[in-house]
Amino acid sequence: MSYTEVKEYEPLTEKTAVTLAKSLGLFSNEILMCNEIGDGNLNLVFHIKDQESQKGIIIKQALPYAKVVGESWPLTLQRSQIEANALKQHGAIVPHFVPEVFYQDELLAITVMEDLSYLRIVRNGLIEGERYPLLADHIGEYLAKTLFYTSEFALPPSKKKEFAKQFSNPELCRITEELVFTDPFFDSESNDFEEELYDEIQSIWQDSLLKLEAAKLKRKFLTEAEALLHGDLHTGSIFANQLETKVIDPEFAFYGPFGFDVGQFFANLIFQAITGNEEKRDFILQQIQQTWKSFVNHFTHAWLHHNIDNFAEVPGFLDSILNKIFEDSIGFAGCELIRRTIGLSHVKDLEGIADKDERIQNKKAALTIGKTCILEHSRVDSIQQFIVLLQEALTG
Ligand code: SR1
Ligand code: MG
Repeated sequence: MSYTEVKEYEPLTEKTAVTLAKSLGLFSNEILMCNEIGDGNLNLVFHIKDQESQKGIIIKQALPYAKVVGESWPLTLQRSQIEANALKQHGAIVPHFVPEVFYQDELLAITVMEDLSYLRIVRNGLIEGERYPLLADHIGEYLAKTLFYTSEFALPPSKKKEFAKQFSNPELCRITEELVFTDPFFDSESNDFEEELYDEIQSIWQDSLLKLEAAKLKRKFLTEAEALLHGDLHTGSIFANQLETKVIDPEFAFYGPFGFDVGQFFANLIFQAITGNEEKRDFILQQIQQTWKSFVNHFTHAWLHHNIDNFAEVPGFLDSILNKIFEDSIGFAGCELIRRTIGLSHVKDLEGIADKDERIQNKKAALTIGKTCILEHSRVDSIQQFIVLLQEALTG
């Protein structure tokens, strides 16, 4: 039987993934290599390769539960369609930054896409000291274009509402609402931290000013349907080499606030500034600055040439939008820094530090910077000011 005719959901194995690849007619050779390489929190990922032609594909399959927790946390398979559709939607805007989708199957919760194994996951590369000279320019462009061209600045409001409906993603949004915006600020069961951090964590739980700002940021995430977000833009969702950058895994995509993706990217770079030596820190801070510069350039260009809003040329409107995105992104970065340090789902940048004292010191720094970002986000007026703030906190 052709695997594309399967009538019921079942998780693939390396063997059935090969059968599926053959059924799709994507390979002429009979002998294919297959490895399950998924190291994320949620899905199976099969890398299939024809050794002769060196041609490969990726088959990603959603599991009906969160792999990181187990079957006790059921999770919608519909996220696979959301992801494939977001890849296509964003791919239509920035094809050079998104893997091509060859096939999608709703029943099997499968997306078959371009093999990016010639690139590296940015988180792993950065941890090992690699540099990606074009990453900041590319991600700034990716963010500016995907966000602008899915917003009402480029789409008629009725079209935007149609997309917002298509990308309604309540179960995955709930994960973010709880794990990023709620649980780390309370004594919640899902939190995960070493006891050496307890004093710092208690001070977070007892800080009502911090919690007020976190509550406002959570509300933005819940209510501001500004653009089609990636929804989980950490450095583990980005492949790169010296020349190319590709953004993967938009299963958390939904219509949310412009600044969320920007802030998650900032936060995940900040982990590298925290854990690196002085030279690395300066390099990473420069990358953050360059990302924002690239974002502003591309967003401004799109605004000047493709904004369909009657108010587009009103003096001050573009600046006020850019200012809002910037402030929000710093606040969201703060939430991401805290959640990846004490909530569920940590980052290798911190967890990979073998020496316990060093690890705890780095985590304390992440919490301090996270708190500063949340408390100060609406007072930071420029990227230069943000970089100074980070420099002070990092050398503090
Ligand atoms: C249960 S999922 C935990 C985290 O993994 C994903 O990458 C998202 O960041 C999510 O919050
Ligand atoms: Mg992911």
